[in-house]
Amino acid sequence: MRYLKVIAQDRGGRGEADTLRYLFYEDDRLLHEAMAADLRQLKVFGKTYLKCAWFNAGQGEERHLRIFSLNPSADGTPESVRLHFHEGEVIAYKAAAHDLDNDGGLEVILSSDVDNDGRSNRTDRSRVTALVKQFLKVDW
Ligand SMILES: [Ca+2]
Ligand SMILES: [Ca+2]
Repeated sequence: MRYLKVIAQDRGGRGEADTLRYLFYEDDRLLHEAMAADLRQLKVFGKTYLKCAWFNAGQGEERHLRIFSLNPSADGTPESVRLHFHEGEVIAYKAAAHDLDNDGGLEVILSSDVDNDGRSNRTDRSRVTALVKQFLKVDW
């Protein structure tokens, strides 16, 4: 299974992330770190991810996102996209988008407080929607 691992780091020590790293994995084997073309595709994704405030101090990598799509029918459009917000190997919280009728539109968004502002609301769901849409634009 392929997934994109996203790591935000506060290298400057200013209390907010200033660095984003993107690592492309297949079955827990690192394929490559994002290259220039990937970084262009991931620019908007990165801005949305920074709003989730899930980052590490310094060059830490414990906190990260693993995002992946599932397409069991193998018809080319994903039945679901899952977001696992990790603290090390442990999943701290999750979100998901599902295409229940397999028409290519992801109509069900499941999320908790993905942006860590203490409230679970529409803003969280809109952040998940944005992350999923941008993730699906990335060429592998
Ligand atoms: Ca649908
Ligand atoms: Ca929230």
